[in-house]
Amino acid sequence: MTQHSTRLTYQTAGESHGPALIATVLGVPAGVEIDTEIINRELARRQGGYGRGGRQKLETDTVEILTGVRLGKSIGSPITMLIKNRDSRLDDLERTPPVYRPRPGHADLAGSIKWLTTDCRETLERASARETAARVAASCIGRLMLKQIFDVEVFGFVRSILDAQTDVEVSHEQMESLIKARDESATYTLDPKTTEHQCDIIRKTKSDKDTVGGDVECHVFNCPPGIGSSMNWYEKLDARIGGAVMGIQAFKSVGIGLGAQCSKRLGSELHDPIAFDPAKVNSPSLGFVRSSNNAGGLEGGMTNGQPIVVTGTMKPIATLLKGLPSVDLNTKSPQDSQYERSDICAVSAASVVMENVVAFEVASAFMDKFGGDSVIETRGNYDAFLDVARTLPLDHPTADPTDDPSTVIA
Ligand code: EPS
Repeated sequence: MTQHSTRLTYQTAGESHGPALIATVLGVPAGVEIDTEIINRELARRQGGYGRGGRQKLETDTVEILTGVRLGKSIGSPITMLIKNRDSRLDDLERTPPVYRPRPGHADLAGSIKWLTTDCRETLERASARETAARVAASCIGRLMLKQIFDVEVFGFVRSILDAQTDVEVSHEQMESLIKARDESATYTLDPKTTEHQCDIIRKTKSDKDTVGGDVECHVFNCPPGIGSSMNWYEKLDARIGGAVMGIQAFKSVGIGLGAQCSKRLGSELHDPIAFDPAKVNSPSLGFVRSSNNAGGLEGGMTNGQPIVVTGTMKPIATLLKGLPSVDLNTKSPQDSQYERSDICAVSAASVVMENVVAFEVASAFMDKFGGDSVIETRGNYDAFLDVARTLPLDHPTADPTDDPSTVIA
């Protein structure tokens, strides 16, 4: 029999200029409120950000739920969502012509050879970041589950565009004011001065007919220790988050906590000292506190009770108005790469995608551990785990074998 997963997963389908994008989410328990306003808000945020191209003026992404939801709540069956493309013209060869001059940095060249054609159109339509609209819709369901079942919250923003970087620090206590600051920023960063600097960079990049990238960051608050697993590499939550983030179009690196900077410190300077604060025993950390969070909340592929911190780097978009050196795939003669309407900077949009896909991976790991068929059952499993974890150490008659001569091992 073909192997199928019962885990929380999703699949997207759809081309950039086809009739629609579709997302199907599997493994959602019954009873999750599927708030389309929240999904549509995330879709609108993904369309925004300073530096986007003309396409976003044509589209108003909203989700239509086709299956899996009754009276606003999930019923345990697959949830299918549809986002219509207003700019649908895939079979119109005049408006959607073949692309023979691949863009360096894009999927064009490798894809056209892989699928044995010289028309990059057939690769680029699916490689396009338009697909991330479906991914945000799908993964936002994981985000809803995190909040409704486990009271876990997620916050993403733009740390830098080129060299314009915000130094604002992020904490759960400040989350409300941070969301406000980010939502007031044209680039989804955290302070007005950096926003202005980033907008200046994007304006200059546009007048130079160039493109620009940046760094995005995502924090996940309120996870208890023990989500994910160190037993198998593919169960490690950092591996799962890393894969999801690297799967976002144009991402070239992902980090957890200090990420690549870990190698610049000694062990004694890097690892986050463990302490116990009995006043915090009823929080998801179960009272285990740290004076730093260089590990980004993950040790051994599992949450450790500290916030999960993920960073991602988006390269500049490969479609440049001024073109880049390339070749014509039919004649093999040198030609500049083909221009298609595109964005100058989509780092703000990418921060929304990252925030949601990270949330989905965390939700999926929570469901691996506590998953039931309904919200009520899953929450019960979670509460039962926390109750037992708080009572550690459990009674054990041979807890210390050296106390009992009969258990001495020869
Ligand atoms: C993209 C090219 C542009 C972007 C697109 C990603 O598409 P178009 O050629 O239709 O203007 O606008 O992003 C989106 C459509 C979106 O919704 O994010 C690309 O080549 O990746």
